Amino acid sequence: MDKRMSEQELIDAFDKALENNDIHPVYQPQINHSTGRMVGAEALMRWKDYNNGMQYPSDFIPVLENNDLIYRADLHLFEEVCKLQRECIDDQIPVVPVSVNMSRHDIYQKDYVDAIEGIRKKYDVPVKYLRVEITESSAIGGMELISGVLDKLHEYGYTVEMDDFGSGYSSLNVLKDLNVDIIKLDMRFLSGNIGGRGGTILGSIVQMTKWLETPVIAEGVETMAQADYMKSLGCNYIQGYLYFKPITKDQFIEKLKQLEHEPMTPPLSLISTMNADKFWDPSSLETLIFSNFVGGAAIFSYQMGKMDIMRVNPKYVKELGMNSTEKDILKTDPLTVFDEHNKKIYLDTIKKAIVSYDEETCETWRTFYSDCCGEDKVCIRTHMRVIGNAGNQYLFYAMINNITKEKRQFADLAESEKIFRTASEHANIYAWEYIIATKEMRPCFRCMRDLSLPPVVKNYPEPVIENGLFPPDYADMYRGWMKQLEEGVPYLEAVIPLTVGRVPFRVRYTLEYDENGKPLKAYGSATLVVQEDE
Ligand code: G
Ligand code: G
Ligand code: MN
Repeated sequence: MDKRMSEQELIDAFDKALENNDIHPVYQPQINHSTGRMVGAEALMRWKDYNNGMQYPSDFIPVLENNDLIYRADLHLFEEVCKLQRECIDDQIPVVPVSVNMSRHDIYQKDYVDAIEGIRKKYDVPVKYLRVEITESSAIGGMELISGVLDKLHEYGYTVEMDDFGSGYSSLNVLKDLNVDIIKLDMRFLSGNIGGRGGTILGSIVQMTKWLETPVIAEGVETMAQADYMKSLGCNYIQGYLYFKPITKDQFIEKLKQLEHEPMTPPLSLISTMNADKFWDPSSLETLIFSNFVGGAAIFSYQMGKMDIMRVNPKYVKELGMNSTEKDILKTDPLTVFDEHNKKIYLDTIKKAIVSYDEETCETWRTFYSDCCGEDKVCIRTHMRVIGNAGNQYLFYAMINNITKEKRQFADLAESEKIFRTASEHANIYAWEYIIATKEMRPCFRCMRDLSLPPVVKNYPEPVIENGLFPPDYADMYRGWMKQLEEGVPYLEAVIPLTVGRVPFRVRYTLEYDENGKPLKAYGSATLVVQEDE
């Protein structure tokens, strides 16, 4: 059973606790809610006393702060984090940046920054793998002091996070004056009220961080609804029980190995012509247009092979058909509806659009499953373009058309064409069309294959007379046929020796007319004349 230690007991036990590593870090991973990848972790202090069991930071940290011990504890924790990073680097385990907390009391210690920098150098950990968290309460001691510390951290290359943002009333002023790199927003300050006032505050904070182009980590996220809500505000980075409670060093190393990682990027900055703020505001004109005046449209983000649909309009849902709702669409990983072949087409188009910054188009088949209808396939034509980016994260605008019907008809046509091909092969027949108005001839596949004809022969029949398919002594007779067809003769038939080999073929023409009775095109065919004595 854990027993809470008194202030004096803590003070007495402190030196030994540091020495024995009873005071040690646990780690809480930070996850990109859209991709499921790890973007970092926070080291949190724990104190496990041999006799009294686990002591909690909310109890012992104030004691350490009031007795000038926190500085040593914080440096100890920083050193443990450096050791971990060194170990992982040596063992070739991929690492993520780890944040350590800096007490506001550390600010009064002039050498705090130099002290951690000394430790970092001792373990030779690249500075990009370490982050320092300061709290807005650090400003209590005066802005000059904290500004000086911040500048020095930046000078050494540290990433600095503003912890517990939103906990105090001076937040906005502090943020304006302190040039931090990442903001940590604590969901707990909103006491679960994301629908009402809390949501409005969150929305405006996230909005503001977009102007500042500062990434935001939502902390204390416990439910999927909270995470999804933050995502809808454009804030994807989550630290909280929903994904992970703080875990031990060994568990953390396991997670480093198991999970994919990605770097944190600033919030998306939209291309200047679009107004980012209004775009997220459900009552804005931009939203009205998006929802009502364009066809099926979606906004999605793309980063390193992962795609995340952020918004779809009602017409998008309708165009997709499939009985899906907007919620279903936002919930499913959009790439899972593709087979490998179609996925490649889609991803290649995304990559093309990233390079060209222009509209790119593709057609892909997607498979959907629903309770009512089982499995169903649709073919979608997508026009997409990049509308914003931040680092390697891109924001896309996509318009879709459901072209399943056209595609199915085309497939049916291809099917009957196949039947026709097989039949013509069996009957040993060559067939073609002659378009009266343009004097174009379109040969069947056998003509193309056996006689090396192109798909369209212009100025027919001159080219086939020229190449000897129709022998010179039949040329004028054949030209005469074309004339007769133009004049409306419905049917022609003769045996003509074809090719230089003068093989006898029965050549026939049947004329087709338009609705006014004018000659439109003629269907020609040639069948081998089988000799009786064969
Ligand atoms: O770790 P939770 O798990 O309970 O932390 C409670 C409080 O203690 C938080 O406000 C957190 O910022 C603070 N805290 C946790 N770890 C450290 C640390 O290593 N140093 C300092 N100064 N504060 C810490
Ligand atoms: O330094 P900071 O105050 O941000 O420390 C984070 C604190 O939040 C730690 O006490 C940590 O254990 C706690 N914490 C982390 N995730 C959650 C969560 O999802 N819910 C709650 N209630 N606390 C959390
Ligand atoms: Mn913290």
